[in-house]
Amino acid sequence: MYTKKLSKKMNKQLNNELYSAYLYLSMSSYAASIGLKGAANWFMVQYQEEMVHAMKFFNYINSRGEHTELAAIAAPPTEFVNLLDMFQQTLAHEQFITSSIYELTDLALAEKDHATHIFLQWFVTEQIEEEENDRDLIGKLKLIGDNGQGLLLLDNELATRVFVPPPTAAA
Ligand code: OFO
Repeated sequence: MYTKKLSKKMNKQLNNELYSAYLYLSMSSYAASIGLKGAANWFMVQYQEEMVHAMKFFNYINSRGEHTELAAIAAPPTEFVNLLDMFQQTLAHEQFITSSIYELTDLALAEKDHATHIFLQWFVTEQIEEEENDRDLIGKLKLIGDNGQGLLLLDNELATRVFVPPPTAAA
């Protein structure tokens, strides 16, 4: 059953996803400001994906007969040491998101809300990819170290990432 307790936690996750979007928007701006246009693109695509995640929660809450409780979105950091720092912070944040999705999944099961449990499975799978991408990029950046040419090559790779919109606004 979709209880008030579960809905409150779903609202919190909606806020978490909006914060994720805000965090990556900030990183995109910072990357552009230090000349890394490819990284700026990568984080902009990440921002767009997070908005899709947020809207999935937004639409789901309404589909269960509740309404959203939109809360203030915390301000993200605006200064970073370098690209490695940005991806290390990204991985740490995604690990936090994974644990919050797991907590929600545990609660959905405890409340015997199978529909919400199924809804959350998409996020459980998505988080594997989110963390894996960050770990791969951290590994590459550690190999690159202070090599400027390597950084520019990686930046070119990050420039190729494209946002693929979901088939429907609710997806
Ligand atoms: Fe929504 O997956 Fe990242 O935060």
